[in-house]
Amino acid sequence: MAFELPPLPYDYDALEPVISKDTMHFHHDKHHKAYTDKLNEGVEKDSALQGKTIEEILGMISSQPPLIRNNGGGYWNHDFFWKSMKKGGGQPSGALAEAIERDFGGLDSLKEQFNTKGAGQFGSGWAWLIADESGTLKVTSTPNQDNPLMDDAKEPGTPLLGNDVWEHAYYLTYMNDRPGYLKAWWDVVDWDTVGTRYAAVAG
Ligand code: MN3
Repeated sequence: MAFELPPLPYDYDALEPVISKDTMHFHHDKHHKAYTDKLNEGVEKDSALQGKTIEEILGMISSQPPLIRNNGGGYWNHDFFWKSMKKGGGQPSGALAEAIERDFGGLDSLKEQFNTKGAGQFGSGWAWLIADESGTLKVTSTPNQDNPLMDDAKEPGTPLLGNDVWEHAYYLTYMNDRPGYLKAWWDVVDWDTVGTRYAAVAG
C-alpha cells in the first residue's frame, strides 16, 4: 500500500569519483528515505490518494498541499535520478542521438544548455531533458522537488534525464561549485536508459 524506498540500482561507490560513496549514502538513505516517509504520512491522511500511483498523484499535484507536492516530487525525482546514472555512462545512440543533433545541434550544445539551466536555478531544484508529445527535445529546470510531470508544470513534458542541483547532491565533494558538479556529472549519465525513455515517447 505505502510507497517504498527503492534500493540503489548499483553499489554506493559505483559512481565514484563523480559522486562519492558518502554522498550516495546520505542522499539515498537519508534524503530519499525522508521524502518517501513523509509522502506516506501525507497519503495516510488523505484517502483520495490511497491506491494511486506516484505518477497519478503528480498529475493532480495542483490540488495537493505542499507536503504531497514536495515529498511526492522528491520520491519520484530521486528514483528517476538513480536510474539515470551508471558507471561509465556511454554515449547517446540511435534515434536519441539523431534527435539531439536535430534539436540542439549536437551533444555539446545540449550539455551547455542543460548546465546553464542547472547553474541558473536559484536555490534548490532540478535540471531536466524532456520530450514533448511529438518527440521534440527541450532543456528545462524546476524549483524545489517540482518536475515536468506535474499538472501545473510551466514546461511540461516526459522527463528523459534529470540532475539534482540541491546542495545535498554535491556539497561534500564539490562544496559550492555547482557548475563543477554539473560538468563532471555527464560521465555517469546512463545514455542507454535515456534512449529507452526516448523510444517510449517517440516510438
Ligand atoms: Mn536530492
